[in-house]
Amino acid sequence: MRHLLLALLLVFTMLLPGQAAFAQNNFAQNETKEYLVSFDGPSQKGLLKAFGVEEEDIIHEFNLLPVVQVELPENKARGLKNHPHIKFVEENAEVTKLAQNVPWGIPRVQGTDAQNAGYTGNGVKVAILDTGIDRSHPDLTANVQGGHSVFTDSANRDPFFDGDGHGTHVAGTVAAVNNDIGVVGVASEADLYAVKVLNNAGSGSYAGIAEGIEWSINNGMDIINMSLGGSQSSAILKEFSDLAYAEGLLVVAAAGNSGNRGGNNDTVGYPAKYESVIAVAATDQNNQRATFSSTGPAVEISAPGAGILSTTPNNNYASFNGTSMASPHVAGVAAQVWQAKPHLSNVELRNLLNDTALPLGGSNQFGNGLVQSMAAIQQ
Ligand SMILES: [Ca+2]
Ligand SMILES: [Ca+2]
Repeated sequence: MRHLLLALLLVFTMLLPGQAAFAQNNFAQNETKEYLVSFDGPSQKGLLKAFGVEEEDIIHEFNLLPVVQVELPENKARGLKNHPHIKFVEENAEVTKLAQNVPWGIPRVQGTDAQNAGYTGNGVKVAILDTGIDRSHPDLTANVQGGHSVFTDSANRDPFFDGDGHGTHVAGTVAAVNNDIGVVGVASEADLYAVKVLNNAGSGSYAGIAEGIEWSINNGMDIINMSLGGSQSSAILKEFSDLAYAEGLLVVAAAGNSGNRGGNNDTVGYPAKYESVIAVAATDQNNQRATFSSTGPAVEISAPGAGILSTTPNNNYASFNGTSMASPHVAGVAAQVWQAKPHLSNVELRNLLNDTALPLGGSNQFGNGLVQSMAAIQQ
């Protein structure tokens, strides 16, 4: 009797942990998940039924392939997998949308905050005087509303063909679409206009740029972005830049990439150097001047211009460096602020951007500092 009791106790103590483990295991096995079951041959609901799959467990039956989507406990899914008439059984995994990258420069100029507050540059027209814009790019196509080429030869007369990539990159920083792919621009709903004044090799003439400015005035543009320039002044370029500004357009241009390490020379190019044009210097992720960024008294404002990710032709993306990348950040911010304060004149808008910029250092290097969208909107 004593022996029997001891034996029973032993059995209990040995069984208890085992029972617990079994219970856990059983629980996991009874937990159902969604599976995709593919038959080797035609669909056989009878076969599923043999595995305990009821009609109500079948979520979907495909037409073109012998595949059914079913809800199953894990152990039954494992059993099905080994059946000779089953090709595969896989768990219906969750598919997440492809993420959109926010290039570092967009929040740095408070573009993201302004977007979240509803200021996307909607209704503001921005002319991109550059190598053209590949408007078939899925991250740009919704915003490209028109354009013009100053060239007549077959290779360069289409403003929506960008054989260089520069203009498509600049356009993306101003207004790449806020969606699930690629990148986002500062003014993600601004209207972009491809004004091709530089050919597929990236070069043009002062006469061509003047023609692009004239087209922008005649076609009701609000902002002109010129991520271009030369070291020589041009009377015609100055006249047309001044005219655009007098006609109420905001004219933004790259300061130039002729800076030195010390940042102590006077190298701002034209048209940025003209009084009527905002000269934009380039900064890096540490809010330091990019060493290539031109310096001098004409530098007016700064924006990100080092390691800038944006759109390039043929549905591509790339990171570029240059004051060419800084200028469109300012054009994008200007579009956001103008949407928020449509009563402002171009002169008032310019003053507001300068007054609310974040000071970063010497004015010959940074001008008034880093352009700040929300600061300007809230002022
Ligand atoms: Ca996008
Ligand atoms: Ca200037």
